[in-house]
Amino acid sequence: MEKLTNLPAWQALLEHKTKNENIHMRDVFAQDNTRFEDFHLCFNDLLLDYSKNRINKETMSLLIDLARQSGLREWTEKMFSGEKINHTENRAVLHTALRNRSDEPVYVNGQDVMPEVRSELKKMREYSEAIRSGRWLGYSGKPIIDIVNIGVGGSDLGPVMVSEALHPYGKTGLHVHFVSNVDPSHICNTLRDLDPERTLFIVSSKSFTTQDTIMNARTARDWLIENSRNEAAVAKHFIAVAANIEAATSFGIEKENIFKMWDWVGGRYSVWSSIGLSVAIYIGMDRFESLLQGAYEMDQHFRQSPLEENLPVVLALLGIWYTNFYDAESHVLLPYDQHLHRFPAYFQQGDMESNGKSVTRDGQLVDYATGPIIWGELGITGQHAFYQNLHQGTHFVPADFIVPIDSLNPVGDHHIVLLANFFAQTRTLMTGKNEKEARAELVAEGYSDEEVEHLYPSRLMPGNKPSNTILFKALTPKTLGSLIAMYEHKIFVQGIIWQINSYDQPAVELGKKVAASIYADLKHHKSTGNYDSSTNSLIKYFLKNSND
Ligand code: G6Q
Repeated sequence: MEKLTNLPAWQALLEHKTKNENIHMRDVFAQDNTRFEDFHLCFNDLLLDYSKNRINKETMSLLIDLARQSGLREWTEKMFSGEKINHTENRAVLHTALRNRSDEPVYVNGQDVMPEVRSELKKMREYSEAIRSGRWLGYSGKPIIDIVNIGVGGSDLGPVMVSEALHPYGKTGLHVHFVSNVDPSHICNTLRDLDPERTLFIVSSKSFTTQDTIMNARTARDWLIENSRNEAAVAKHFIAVAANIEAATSFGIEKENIFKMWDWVGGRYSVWSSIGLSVAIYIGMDRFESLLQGAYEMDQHFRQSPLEENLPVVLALLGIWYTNFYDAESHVLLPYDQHLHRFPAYFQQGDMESNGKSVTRDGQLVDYATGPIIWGELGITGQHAFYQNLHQGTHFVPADFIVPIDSLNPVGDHHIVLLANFFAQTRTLMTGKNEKEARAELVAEGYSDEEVEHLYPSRLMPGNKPSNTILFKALTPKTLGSLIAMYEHKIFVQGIIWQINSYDQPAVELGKKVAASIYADLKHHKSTGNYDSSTNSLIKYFLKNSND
């Protein structure tokens, strides 16, 4: 494998950056009226405008060269065809099989996985319809009205994000809740208002050993048994989603109530599987399948369309441009849609757990930056909070604005006011405010010459801040599916270029192990002194002062 920084395209990009460093987007836009035409792409009802970036045609062509020289096409085919590209865990990476809507087989170890995938989807349909229609009855013969998904990380963030995003499509009278945190307040606060006779728990855990989830599930089971005075109630109120079927069975969940997961689905890519069961129950299986369809169509676009016209590829390359050639340390996601309020958190995990790596596929330490810090918030909320820093702070933060053309709740002028804010922000980030404008503004506000001289520097905004705009018609299940798949493939492309494995998570696993060992100390009220002096002393201090 040729080292990334030795690739000809990398070298050419370094040179290109130096040559074009001092160009301001504002000037480029002033000189070229067709910039939007040159730098936007459409896919179904999605539009990506990437014209407000520090690029020209040559930049894009060199970035595309970089993708080619990194073997992007070959790696893409390896992923889709079930090769074990997650080499550290010796696993295929096949979330795309979960949304494969074609008749094409997908092989893992020589076996077509599609029949099993379809059979789990069928089971999801049966269960979700039984629950939604009121046919599924609790221990006292009452239909279910509250669903509690108990899971953490990849077994939580996807279902939460999607069920919030698709809230307008949710069944009225049915409520979904998510308990992820082992902090007892999460489960206790959730259970407080629930009726045990009408609540269904879905224990979502691929490994079925994650302490946070198993502990929350046990507390929920105890609550149910205590309230029902009936151990047999568990069979009617607990469903599991797990790859480790044995562990789920020994927890007490009926075999037929266990949904299957596979080791070729990573946690943070698992919302398409039965980990999405809570979503399917809430919005109905037809809509869940529209979500899959949207993702499938994006998969096809990613796999087949030319790199230059490929939304995930272009987004990924722009990210590489800023991370590696402009030293951008973070990237902000700014949805202008209330329903997408968990979208930044979802892709914070999706991206940072995937590309927060510093060892190449060859086992070498990288000497270039990899995955940036992903953060974000609803754009309109951010405007009244952290946008000040984006405009005038000292950091360089490329941004994605994610915006629906139509609101699902059209009321008065709310939506156009929201959109006016979005348009204003991307434009101002790009143009900034120069000295002439700052001075003119102060004069118009009635300041004296002396005051203008003193005040204008604090009103200057450098501008030239890059942003992508992703516009879509309205947040439907299908569009959301495409949007999520687009970002998933963006992460894949970047991982390939950075030559890292985007599909393992050794640090997450280490966290689980160390916590389990310290838990034993806390549980037995003894400090083993096995750690560093800070940790040992903190444990001792805790044991001395704890009420337990
Ligand atoms: C995701 C990560 C991690 C994982 C959780 C839950 O890709 O591996 O977030 O999803 O730790 O794991 P379980 O589903 O096994 O409980």
